[in-house]
Amino acid sequence: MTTTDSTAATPSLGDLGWSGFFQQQLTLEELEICRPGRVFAVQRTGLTLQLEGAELAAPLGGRWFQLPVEERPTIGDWVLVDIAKQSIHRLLERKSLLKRMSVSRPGDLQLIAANVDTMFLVSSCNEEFNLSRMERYLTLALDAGVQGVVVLTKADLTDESESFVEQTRTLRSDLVIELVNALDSDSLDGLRAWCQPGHTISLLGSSGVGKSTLINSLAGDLVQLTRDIRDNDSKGRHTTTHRSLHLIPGGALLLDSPGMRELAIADAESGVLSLFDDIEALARECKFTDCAHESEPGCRIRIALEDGSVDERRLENYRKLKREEIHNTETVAQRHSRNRQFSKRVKQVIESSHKHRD
Ligand SMILES: Nc1nc2c(ncn2[C@@H]2O[C@H](COP(=O)(O)OP(=O)(O)OP(=O)(O)O)[C@@H](O)[C@H]2O)c(=O)[nH]1
Ligand SMILES: [Mg+2]
Ligand SMILES: [Zn+2]
Repeated sequence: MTTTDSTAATPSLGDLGWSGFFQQQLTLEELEICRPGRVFAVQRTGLTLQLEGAELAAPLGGRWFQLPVEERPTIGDWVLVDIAKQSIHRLLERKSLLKRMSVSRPGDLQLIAANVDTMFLVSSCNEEFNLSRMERYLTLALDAGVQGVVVLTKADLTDESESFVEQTRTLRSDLVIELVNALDSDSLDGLRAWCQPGHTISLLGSSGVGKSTLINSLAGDLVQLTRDIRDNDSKGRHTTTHRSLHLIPGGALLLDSPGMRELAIADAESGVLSLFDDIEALARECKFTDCAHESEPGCRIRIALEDGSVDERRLENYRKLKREEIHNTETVAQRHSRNRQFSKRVKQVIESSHKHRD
C-alpha cells in the first residue's frame, strides 16, 4: 500500500462526503485502529482511496473476489483502512447503490456507484434523445433513493430545445430538468445549486452527451478529457474509459463514468413502481380481477389510453421494464441462493477436514 500526502488543500472527511450515517457504524475498536477512506477509483486489483489528508493506493486481496459483486467495494464506497496492517479492514454500509445487470457477465449484477446523492441524467438535444432510455435511468435512481435531475445538453446546437424540455416533462410532472450548453459555464447555474459541499453527484448517460464537458465546466478546470470538438457527434467511441470521482471547488464530488450502451435494470421493483405510479394506480382501479390490461374492453388502462391520459409509448415501456425487472429479480435471487449454498458447502468441507485432522 502506498500513501501520498496531498500537498494541495487537504479535504476533511466532511468534504469527502462523510456523515453521521457512516460514523455510527464504527465500533470502539475500529475507532482506534482504523481510518475511513473513500473509493475514488477502482482498478483491476486495487483501489484509489482518499483519506483525510492523504491518498492511498490499496490492493484488493483475493478474498474480496470470492464475495458476491454487491459486497465488493465500488466507486463512492467508504471503507475502513487498518492503519497498522495497511490493509482494507471492511466495507461500510451504503447510503445508496446504483446498479444494473452486467453486460459482459449475463445474469450477474454490475455496480455503478455507491453513496450517491444525486444523479445527473445527461442527454443531448439531438438524435441521441430517447424517452424510453431516460426512463431506465430514472428507474435506477428512484430504486436507489437517489434524486434524479435531467440535464439536456447541446441546447446551443438546436432551435428546438424547448420541445426537448416539453417531451422530457411527459416522463413525470415533478421532474427537475436543466437545459444547458455544457461548454458555457454561465448556463450551469441551475446545476450548481445541486453541487453542495460533501454532496456526491453521478453523471450518467450515453457516450458523447457531454458528461465530462459538464464536469470540466463545473470544476472550472480541465479535469477530464473530452471528445475532440471536430468529432462532436461520432458514435461508438468512448472518450471516458474509467469511472472517477472529482472533488470540485465549491465542494461537490462529481462522478464521471464512461457512456453506457445498454442499461438493463436489475432487481428494481420499487423503482418501476414509483416511476409509473399513475399506471399502477389505474391497474388497481381496473374493475376486472385477473386483467392483463392489454386488450380487454372496459379495462381501466385501456380507457386511459383511449382518452389520452396515458401515453402509449410510456405504457409499452412500463410493460417492458416490468417484465425485465421480474425476470432479473428472479435471476439475482437464484444466484444469491446458489452463492449461499456454495458458501455453506465450502464451510462444511473445511469443518469436516478439521475434524479428520483432530
Ligand atoms: N456545442 C456543444 N457541444 C457540446 C455540449 N456538450 C458536449 N459537447 C461536445 O460534445 C462532445 C462530447 O462531449 P464529452 O464531454 O466528451 O461527452 P461524454 O458524455 O463525456 O462522452 P463519453 O466520455 O464517451 O461517455 C465534445 O466535443 C464536447 O465539446 C454542449 O452543450 N454544446
Ligand atoms: Mg466522458
Ligand atoms: Zn385492466
